Amino acid sequence: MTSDTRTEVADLLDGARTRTDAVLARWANRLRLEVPGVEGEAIAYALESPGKRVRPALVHAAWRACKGLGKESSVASIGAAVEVVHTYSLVHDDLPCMDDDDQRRGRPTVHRRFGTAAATRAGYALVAVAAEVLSEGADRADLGPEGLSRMARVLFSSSGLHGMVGGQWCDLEAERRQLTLDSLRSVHAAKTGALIQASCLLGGILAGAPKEWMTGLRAFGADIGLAFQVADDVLDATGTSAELGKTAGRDATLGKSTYVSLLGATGAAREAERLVTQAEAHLAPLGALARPLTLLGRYIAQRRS
Ligand code: GRG
Repeated sequence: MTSDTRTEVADLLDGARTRTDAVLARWANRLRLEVPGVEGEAIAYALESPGKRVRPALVHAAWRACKGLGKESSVASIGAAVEVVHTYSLVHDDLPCMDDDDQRRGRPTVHRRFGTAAATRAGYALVAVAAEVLSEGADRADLGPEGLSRMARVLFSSSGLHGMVGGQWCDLEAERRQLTLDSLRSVHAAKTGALIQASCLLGGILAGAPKEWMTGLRAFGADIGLAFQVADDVLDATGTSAELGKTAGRDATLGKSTYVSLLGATGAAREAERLVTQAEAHLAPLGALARPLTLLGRYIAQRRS
């Protein structure tokens, strides 16, 4: 990436962060008041934790690529809904019964700060919050019941048994076992890839994209979704805890099969690059407006945090 494209990506992520954090802060303040005690604090702490906001950036870039017009506030809420799903997955992923991690996004994990019971409850409570935020976005976009139903199906199927939750189960079951590359690809595509793909599809639905463009977004999202987890494997093996904001080297400690354990760090980085190049070809029907999506894809493969 040249320094110009790095600046473009930084602007895309900054924009997503500003829009998303405003929605998340509003919900955090509301829930802090509505949910008494430590659970309310744990929910707000999780919602306000500083992530990169890649998924909301993808929602916005896909919406723009499909000539999305109209209220940006609806795009912000839909991006925030995806971020809520991502956030509760991290809260649970860090629990002692899963990855048992102390640090996330440069801060103590929710269970380290508020205890395991409160973190577990906060994670479950946020599942329904994601649905409410999605419905807020659909209302703002005037999508009507059919639009909301399409978006809900995309978000919750990608985060359910055939997506994030199912992928996480398989990932946990695979600890201390050697997976083949094909099995690992399925686990990664479900655990991480499906929600990334959903982010692209949601932007397309919001923009009223025709079938051909949705097909392109689906294929692009699948490739960059997988590339995202491959790059995550590389970072876990080669980054520092300070760069990552969480404990580096956790995959090796937990005996996980990863792209790095199967292909080596260089082979895995090459695979992420290959996937992203393949992804870009699917955006050809969308033309020049797809540039922000393409840049986010490149960033996903090359990021250092
Ligand atoms: C609570 C119903 C319920 C389900 C939770 C625990 C779980 C199911 C799923 C975990 C899935 C998981 C942890 C996938 C890994 C995703 C990943 C690569 C996270 C890192 O994403 P980044 O780099 O993080 O975008 P930031 O912090 O920048 O947002």
